[in-house]
Amino acid sequence: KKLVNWTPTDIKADMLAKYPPKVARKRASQILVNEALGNETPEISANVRTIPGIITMRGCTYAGCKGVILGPTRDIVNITHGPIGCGFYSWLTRRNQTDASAEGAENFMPYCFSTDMQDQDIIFGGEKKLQAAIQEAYDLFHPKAIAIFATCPVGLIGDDIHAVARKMKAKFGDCNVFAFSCEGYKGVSQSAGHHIANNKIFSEVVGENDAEKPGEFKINLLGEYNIGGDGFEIDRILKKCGITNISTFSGNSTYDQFASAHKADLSAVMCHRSINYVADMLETKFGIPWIKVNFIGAKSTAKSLRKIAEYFGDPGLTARVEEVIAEEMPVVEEVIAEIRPRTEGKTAMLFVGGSRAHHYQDLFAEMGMKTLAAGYEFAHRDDYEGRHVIPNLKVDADSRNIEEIEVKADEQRYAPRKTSEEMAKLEAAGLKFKEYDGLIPDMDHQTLVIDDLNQYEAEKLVEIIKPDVFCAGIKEKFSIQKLGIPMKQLHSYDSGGPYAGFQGAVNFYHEIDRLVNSKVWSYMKAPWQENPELSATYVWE
Ligand code: CFN
Ligand code: HCA
Repeated sequence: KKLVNWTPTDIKADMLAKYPPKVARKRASQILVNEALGNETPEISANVRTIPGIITMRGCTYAGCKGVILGPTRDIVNITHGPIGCGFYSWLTRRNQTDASAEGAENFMPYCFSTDMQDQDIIFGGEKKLQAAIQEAYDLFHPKAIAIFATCPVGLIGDDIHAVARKMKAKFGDCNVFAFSCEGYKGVSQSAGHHIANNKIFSEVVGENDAEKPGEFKINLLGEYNIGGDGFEIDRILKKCGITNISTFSGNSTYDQFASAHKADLSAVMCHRSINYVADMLETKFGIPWIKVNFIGAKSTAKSLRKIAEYFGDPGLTARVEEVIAEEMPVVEEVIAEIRPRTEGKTAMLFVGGSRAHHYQDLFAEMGMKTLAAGYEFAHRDDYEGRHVIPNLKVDADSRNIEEIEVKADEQRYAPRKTSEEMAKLEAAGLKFKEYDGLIPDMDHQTLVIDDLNQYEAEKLVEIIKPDVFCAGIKEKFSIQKLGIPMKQLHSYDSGGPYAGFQGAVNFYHEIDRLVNSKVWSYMKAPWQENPELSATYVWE
């Protein structure tokens, strides 16, 4: 067969061909040729351990806890208890932005706090050093809260970070000190770290400040981290509509926003993967309902604003939202009209985290671009398949067994895949289902959906399909570019952004237009172009 005639099934078979049988079997369950039919999606294996030896795109539990969830909060001193590299590489590389311009506002984000563990700390224990670090941070800054994050060696030597935190909290009296057992090796991926961070924030901080928050139509914006200023753009739009965002988890957030989250009327969930259980817990404990939103893509932004207005059912708000959409859309449409002739029909691949591989397909669709293959690094089956059961989640913040928490939470909210008939039966029995879209049903038939893509498979895909743009993270960036394919980081946005909301969409259209139409890539010679023997090994037999 000629490469151009390959079907997605051929490509899957080719990607698996080099693996030993056991590995091939496991990877086969994580690579899916999409044949989704409405809600009856084919099953994909997700949130399972990466096979040792495979160069995964995933990050670690510490990254998910410290970097992702707590990193974007500006007035908590975050101390990494571990070797300096862990603190350093999770220090603003995610490009989470903050605005502490209000007078007297605290902002510790420009600092990288770490105990800088050395060999002797590993041998004799690091608790004393941690205690000294907490004391030093307190004396220097007098923050309202100090958070401690465990790295791999801390778990291995058994430092009791929680005991140290309790002791220092009692000593200070006016500073909340809490610790996260988020050792990098725990769980399967970043996702376990999100869980550890969110459970603790929920049990330690949410509900602490009972003062009423001013404003109308009060919402929490859950799962928005202000990467490249996305949160600023969303806040601009919400404000213009008259919607009050009292608490973002956790882009540009403060301790008090978490403490006051129970004062909102509604939670709007942007990244479901990292926080859907907090939305559930806010609903179960405080009666705050939640809806799924997506501010990536101009149409999705308009749809999400309408969804929020619909929830409140206030004619004034509905009218204002329509006015804002009418004001913002002409600029967006003007840019689409200009760039679309150049982007129409081009192809993309998206392999990112736990929600962007899905959300960004809306932006590409607005440009007339087709997503041929996509997948998450660490999402769970509900993110792939959509919809879930509302559980009666109990906060289990103290459990050290995060794998158990993650599995339990999934079991509660997402029992094995059900047919429409089974769903109807459950619904008739009073179980409420919340709808959110899954990546699989939203993608075209005969596209490839791949969980936990690795370096080898990424190169295979690019080589065979040659997309016009490949979207992933920093570890993929240069290997893909060396294959002659434009690469856009959808984690840090390279140096760009915001890409959320209306203005963000315009930024993204320009960026992708520039990338997929740049001549520079045609000067690159990919290995298979320079070395014909290589491509000979890929011929299908
Ligand atoms: S900002 Fe979010 S949107 S929080 Fe999550 S699942 Fe990561 S850090 Mo990288 S870019 Fe990525 Fe998502 Fe939610 Fe970011 S797709 S991998 S853990 N993610
Ligand atoms: C993380 C953070 C990350 C990494 C991005 C990348 C981010 O999970 O460790 O691989 O480029 O967005 O900063 O996802």
